[in-house]
Amino acid sequence: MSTPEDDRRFMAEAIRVSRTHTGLTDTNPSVGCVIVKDGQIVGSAVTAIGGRPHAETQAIAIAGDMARGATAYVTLEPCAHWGRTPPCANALVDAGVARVVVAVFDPDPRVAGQGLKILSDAGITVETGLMEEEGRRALAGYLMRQTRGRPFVTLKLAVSADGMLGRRGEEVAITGAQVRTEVHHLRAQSDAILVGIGTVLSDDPELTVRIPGLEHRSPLRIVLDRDARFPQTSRLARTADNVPVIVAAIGAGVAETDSVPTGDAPCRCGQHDHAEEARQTAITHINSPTLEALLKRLATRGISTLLVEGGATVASAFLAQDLVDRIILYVSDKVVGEGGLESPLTPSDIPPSFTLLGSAPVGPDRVYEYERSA
Ligand code: AOF
Ligand code: ZN
Repeated sequence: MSTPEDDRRFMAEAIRVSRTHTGLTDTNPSVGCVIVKDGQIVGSAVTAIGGRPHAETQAIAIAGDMARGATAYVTLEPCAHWGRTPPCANALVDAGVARVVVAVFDPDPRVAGQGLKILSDAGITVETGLMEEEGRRALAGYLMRQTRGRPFVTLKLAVSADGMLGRRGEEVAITGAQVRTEVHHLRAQSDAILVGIGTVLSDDPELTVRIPGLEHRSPLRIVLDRDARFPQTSRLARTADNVPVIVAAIGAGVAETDSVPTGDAPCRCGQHDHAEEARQTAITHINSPTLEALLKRLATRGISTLLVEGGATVASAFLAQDLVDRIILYVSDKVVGEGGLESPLTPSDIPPSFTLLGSAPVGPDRVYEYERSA
């Protein structure tokens, strides 16, 4: 018999395993499954890169005969639908597991309780909601896209000790090298990253992942640019044939349009400058009536997680429209002083709808993480 402590330990392991493929499973959630027999893990797996096979079928294959009479800990309700693979709930029944413990209910209408029903109808003991909060955090992007039709939004800002984001017209380093590395990891775990045109014009950022081995994880880059100021000479434009860019104009009453369709195959005539052509198709201009409409549109393109990197105007717009789900705030001990660009957020004026999850040193700086309370 497993104790409640054992159950928590094995579910924590399933959640830890699930996080190893966050952002790598396309529109599928990255799920973890751990199969335990007589107190020992006999199979453990995460949703494969690209989204299939699912976690359970892989863990069952590893466990083999040991799955009979075992307990399966799964971070998300096992699926009930016939997709490109048979339902995981049926696979668990066929494998002969005795008990299934689930952290999070799957809102996908093809599953939504039907996975649990297949299991209990087969006489399997089913328990749900164990470590649900931690499970939901690990599945945040998938759950937000499924239930609200928009990506999970993380706002990241770096502020000086006197609450400044920088100085107008001048580049000042606020935080140190360790924060830079952390931010590149944050980017690598996000499906898309968004900044305002002001940031492009003042800092000319590349917004790619530049960690050895993770360069291929650079997310889609989005610039909010209402007045068509996006420079073709910017680093974003110049690297667009490697990592695509969306330039989005948000304006009331604007009809939704794509002025440059994505996915068009380049012509093979042998006469054009194909590099230039690829660059053109890698920069998509879109109009959206509101920020929320833009987010919904990104979700339909499979974007589950969005990292908003500023500047102040963009951060304020997302906060004012209640479109921020998580805040990651880096604070340095540097003082910017006169002429500083004030941050819309500092640790002493976080909106009351957010709660502090934790805080830790990052080299000489400090990070504070907040999540939306409801
Ligand atoms: C599971 N285990 O590891 C994952 C699940 O396109 P399909 O057929 O792969 O189905 C996608 C849906 O499968 C997705 O919306 C979610 O409901 C579920 N994902 N389910 O049992 C897994 N990744
Ligand atoms: Zn499945």
